[in-house]
Amino acid sequence: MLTTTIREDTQRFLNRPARILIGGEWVNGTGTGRFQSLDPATGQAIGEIVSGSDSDVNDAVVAARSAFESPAWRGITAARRAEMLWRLADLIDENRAQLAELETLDQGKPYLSALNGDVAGSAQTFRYMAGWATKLDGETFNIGGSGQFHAYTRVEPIGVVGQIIPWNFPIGMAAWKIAPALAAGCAVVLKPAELTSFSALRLGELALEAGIPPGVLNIVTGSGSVVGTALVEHNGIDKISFTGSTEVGKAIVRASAGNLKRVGLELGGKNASIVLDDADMDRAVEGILQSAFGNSGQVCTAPSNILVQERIKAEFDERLAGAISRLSVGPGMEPESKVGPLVSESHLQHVEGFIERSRAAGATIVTGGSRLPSKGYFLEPTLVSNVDPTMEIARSEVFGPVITSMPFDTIEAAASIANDTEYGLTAQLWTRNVSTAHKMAELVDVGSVWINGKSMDIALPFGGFKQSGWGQEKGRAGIEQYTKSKTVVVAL
Ligand code: TAP
Repeated sequence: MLTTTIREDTQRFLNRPARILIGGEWVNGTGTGRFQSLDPATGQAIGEIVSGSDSDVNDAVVAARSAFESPAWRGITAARRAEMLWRLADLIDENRAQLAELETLDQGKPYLSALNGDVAGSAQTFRYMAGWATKLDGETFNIGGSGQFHAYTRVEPIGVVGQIIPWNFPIGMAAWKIAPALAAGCAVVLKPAELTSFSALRLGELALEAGIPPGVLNIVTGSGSVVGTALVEHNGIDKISFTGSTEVGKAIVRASAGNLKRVGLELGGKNASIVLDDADMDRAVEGILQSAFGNSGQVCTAPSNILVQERIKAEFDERLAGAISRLSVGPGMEPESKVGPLVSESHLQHVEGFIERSRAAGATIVTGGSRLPSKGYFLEPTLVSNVDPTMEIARSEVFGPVITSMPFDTIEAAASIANDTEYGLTAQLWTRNVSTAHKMAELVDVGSVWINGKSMDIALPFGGFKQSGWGQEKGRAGIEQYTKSKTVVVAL
């Protein structure tokens, strides 16, 4: 049952001395640095986190290398790896209430959304990727004349992987990264976001309980500038998998050049939701509400430019504004809250800046636009109209509960507005016309297109075009990014 009282086991976990996970041991780290993690609903400290150092990262990489090469990991069958991941999924389910509370208290999102979305989805991610572990087969090749060659490819784990994740889906992103890497047989050093490290640390405990050998999963908390940079620059890392902003993604590409480690990037987005004049308006309003304001809009796939065909624009805006103004904003631990706080005071100010500058540039705030007077980092869900596609608010990733509404006449014009950004992550389309839907799906230059509804199922490959990233996560593509293919030729 949902309650604002925190579970005892959650409180105990938060009260523990801060530790990081290296080589299967919970250690202090070599530095003395600690910082307080805050509850964004109150601004109060909820627990202490280690500020990791360069030498912690080095220790973790050495532990990961040793685990990667150990018989306890390299020597076991793929089926055994799958069993461990499946067990971890079961443990996530068994501890789901605690994990969801950690997520809500640390990140702010509504408890039920953390429970049924992030935590349940993480268990599902481990089960799905466990299934791929036993299916990473190479190919044979028919070369030369009869009896001359036997040629084949071997699919091997890429090695030691550094994984850096953002604060918007702390446990979900950790699962997206860790599950495919371990399923492929890699060893991992994970750096959670400084603002939201608790659920990843709890996941580390559960991984050990699931029997994943010491050193296969290491977790070093701390800042991007210290821990993240040390990981990216480390020559003992074979691949970096990063989810975060495009700006940091570019810095990572530069910093990882030392040993030419491979780099996978899931970056920002400026996503359009295109509503055609034959759309089911109720469905479109509901879909936009969920995808734009879920997790307070702090979602890389959140639609933030709503493009509405001219004939229905006035009516659609009115319906959308009405629905937005009815969303209840409040602490994630309170059952009636649909939209929680933003993750931090500085992020709230960052998002408010976009609203203020759009107002100054002549846009109209149709609904919302202000922070709540209560403590915590709450912002009213906001709809901005009278927006021109050249305005900052229509071009930059806001990463908050703020959307614009803009008119278009033809589908080509809508696609052109949607594509006129440095990003290429997702687009949504709302129409009853199947031909228009497929035509639009081709016209928008993005990695994922959702027509009349959204799904982020773990089976679907996901990645961005243009400056939204390199490579794909989830699906078969998600595990393949942690493998390398070796060609072997035997002259008979
Ligand atoms: P960032 O500021 O880029 O931070 C992401 C992670 O990188 C954090 O762990 C951060 O550490 C670390 N980091 C920062 N500077 C670094 C550096 N120089 N070297 C190595 N690591 C560094 O992003 P954010 O503000 O947390 O998250 C929001 C962004 O993530 C948005 O742009 C959003 O679109 C994107 N995002 C994309 C996706 C996908 S799947 N495409 C999913 C979610 C989010 P600290 O914060 O701890 O210092």
